[in-house]
Amino acid sequence: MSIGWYPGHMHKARREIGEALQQVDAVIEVVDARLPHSSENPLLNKLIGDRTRLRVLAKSDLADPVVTAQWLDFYQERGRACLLLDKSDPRSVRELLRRSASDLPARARRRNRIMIVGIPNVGKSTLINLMAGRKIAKVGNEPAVTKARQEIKLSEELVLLDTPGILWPKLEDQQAAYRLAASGAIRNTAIELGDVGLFAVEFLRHRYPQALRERYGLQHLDESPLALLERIGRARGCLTKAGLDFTKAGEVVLNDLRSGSLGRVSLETPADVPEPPSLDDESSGAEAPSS
Ligand SMILES: Nc1nc2c(ncn2[C@@H]2O[C@H](COP(=O)(O)OP(=O)(O)O)[C@@H](O)[C@H]2O)c(=O)[nH]1
Ligand SMILES: [Mg+2]
Repeated sequence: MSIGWYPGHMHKARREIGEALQQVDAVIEVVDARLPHSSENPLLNKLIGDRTRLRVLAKSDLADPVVTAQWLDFYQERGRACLLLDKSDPRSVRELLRRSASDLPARARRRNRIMIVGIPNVGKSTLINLMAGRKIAKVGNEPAVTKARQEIKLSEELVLLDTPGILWPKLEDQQAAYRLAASGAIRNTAIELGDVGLFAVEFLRHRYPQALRERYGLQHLDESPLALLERIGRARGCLTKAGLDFTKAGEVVLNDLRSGSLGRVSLETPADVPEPPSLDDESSGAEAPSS
């Protein structure tokens, strides 16, 4: 799949984050609870160095709670600080603020500075607003130009930078790229909706067959994913003079998946992802080729 993150963009993002990191003590890494592995950035370990790092699994309200519990165990076994976030649940935000403060070293002279980082559309701006308790960052819209970073005082111990670090997604791995595309992490204009919709149908048939049956009134699922997508598209009126509009049919399924209309769906489990040689060394093959 060819998606718009070119080496030039990656180098710029890497440089900007590298510079911003000079000023911070800790990083909150936002990943998507539905695909915590594929929505992380492969180079972040290197960039963060020995700064305190807290991983937040955002959009946990959309993820399958059974699979989310598996991810929490997975990270806990590997000694990684990890928290769930649901933007509509104030308790998850309070817990995040408490953990951010308690995980950081006590400093005599100055407050700890924290920065939020993550791939596009993962929920960084939403989290900044939740932590600040007011609207600071525009949700659903990445700034075209990086503005000067402002500091938001959260408590006597903590300040938050108001501009998140934007990282490039993991696109060198085809499976990860499809999961990311299905989750909504990549602009619709940069993906083949029919193609990604087909991936979603195949995935749902395998992992969440009941959701597929119920949502689209399908009696049996023993047809090819293409035949199923066609059935869904016809039922939803995705037709042109030339026949079925696969792009529209794909969009129907993707919209349902992303909005939660198919129920709580996780796009990957810990068993789906290859274990890196060591979680502290994800450098091997990490930088995506030009896509
Ligand atoms: N369901 C759900 N949606 C979320 C959550 N957090 C963010 N979103 C949505 O995800 C989209 C992207 O959020 P945004 O904060 O702009 O992401 P950013 O690009 O990383 O800054 C927006 O439509 C948000 O409303 C969450 O916890 N649950
Ligand atoms: Mg944003």
